[in-house]
Amino acid sequence: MIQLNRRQFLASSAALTLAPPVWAQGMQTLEARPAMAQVAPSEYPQTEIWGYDGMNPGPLIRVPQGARIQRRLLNSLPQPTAVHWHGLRLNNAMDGVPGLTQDAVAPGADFAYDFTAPDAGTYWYHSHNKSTEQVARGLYGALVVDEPDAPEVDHDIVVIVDDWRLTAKAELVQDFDSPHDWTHAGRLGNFIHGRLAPDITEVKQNQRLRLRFINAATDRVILMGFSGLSGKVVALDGMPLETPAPIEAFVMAPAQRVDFIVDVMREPGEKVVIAFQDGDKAYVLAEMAITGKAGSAPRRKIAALPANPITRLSNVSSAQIAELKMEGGAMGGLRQAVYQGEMLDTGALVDKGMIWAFNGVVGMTDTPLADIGRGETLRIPIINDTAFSHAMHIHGNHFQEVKPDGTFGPLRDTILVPAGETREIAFIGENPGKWLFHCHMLSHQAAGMKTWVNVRA
Ligand SMILES: [Cu+2]
Repeated sequence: MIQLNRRQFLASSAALTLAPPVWAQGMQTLEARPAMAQVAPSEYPQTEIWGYDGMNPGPLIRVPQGARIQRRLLNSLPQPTAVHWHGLRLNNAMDGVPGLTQDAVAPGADFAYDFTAPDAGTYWYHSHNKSTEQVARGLYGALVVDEPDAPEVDHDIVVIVDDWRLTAKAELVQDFDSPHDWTHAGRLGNFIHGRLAPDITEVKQNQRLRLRFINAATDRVILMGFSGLSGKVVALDGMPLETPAPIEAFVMAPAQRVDFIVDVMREPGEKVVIAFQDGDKAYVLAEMAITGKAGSAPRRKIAALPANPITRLSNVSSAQIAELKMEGGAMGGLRQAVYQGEMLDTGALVDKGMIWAFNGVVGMTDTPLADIGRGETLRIPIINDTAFSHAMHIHGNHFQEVKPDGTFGPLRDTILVPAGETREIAFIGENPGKWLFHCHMLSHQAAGMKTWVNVRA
């Protein structure tokens, strides 16, 4: 059989693919609908999910950098919905946030998403309406934007990790608004799995893999690791690292992505194992058999991915500062107020699980956390005065952490702020619009942890 390199393979498979089904305006449809899917291992029955095109994960959307993405969302769910294109620095009107950038799409209705993908990297799309429920039901998929000059690898694999709460019959437990979850660490499941696309089960020693991990869990922070592979972290949240970093076990907060380029190091007959760690235990998510040798030695050298067209921070001394103080939750100052339905001192009514506050305010505000001009830099010190970790995500922009020593971390769109700690982030407002800024532990978001930043045109 003729060996194709990745670009040739993509070209040949594109040529063989039939034209996609078309709607009016030539758009491909993305239908959100209930379906049955094999979520649990094969010895269990199928699970009723909600999926894009009836699949979980939804169809992989893959485009070249700079390409236009057009999808007509058709809502065949019994609830309103909307799609957020996570991590893409897109046109604000296409960001998919009901109440901020669009109206939720009613059952039976549709909405045309149409935007370009300016940055190469690993992204994802997911529901942004009643997302604690809709993402937990399965409404998400991977979105990969290819570099024009991508590094050559033998396999380019998306690994979507998720955390399901299932009964012994593999039915989804439908307690999406559990007050205990909302006040604590969120909805944590009892079945974590990782799905590979393509589903590669065999590799060869000395082959090179690109692994694109996505944490699609609603609330769980996942500690991952793998064995039999050696290489570097090359991108975080889609954005290339300026210098590829060594790999340790790696933590992924909800919505975070990590890209690796790795070489298969073990001997034929052995295995590559991808696992997650829970306390002292490691659980296998995926295994690949090593079936032979490809070449006499691994390639070893791993170059940085080409940079995306985003401006990195150079100086934040004259930036606007907007502090974000997190309060509330169980074991936090607002707990009593929540359970007794009392008023916060800001006047916000705390009831029905609305128990997390930013700067003393629970839930969305009419005025943004900050309002900056185009090209202006915004610094946000995030003070986590709660007993839980939070994963703060800004839409439509990537930020960098401003470290205590004044240096800047890598570009990201989601940052984990551990309980009781402070992290400062900053970014340059290059993309005008109303951008949601929220905890990506979706139970926390539903229970009050959201605000927004305005970048003026
Ligand atoms: Cu949170």
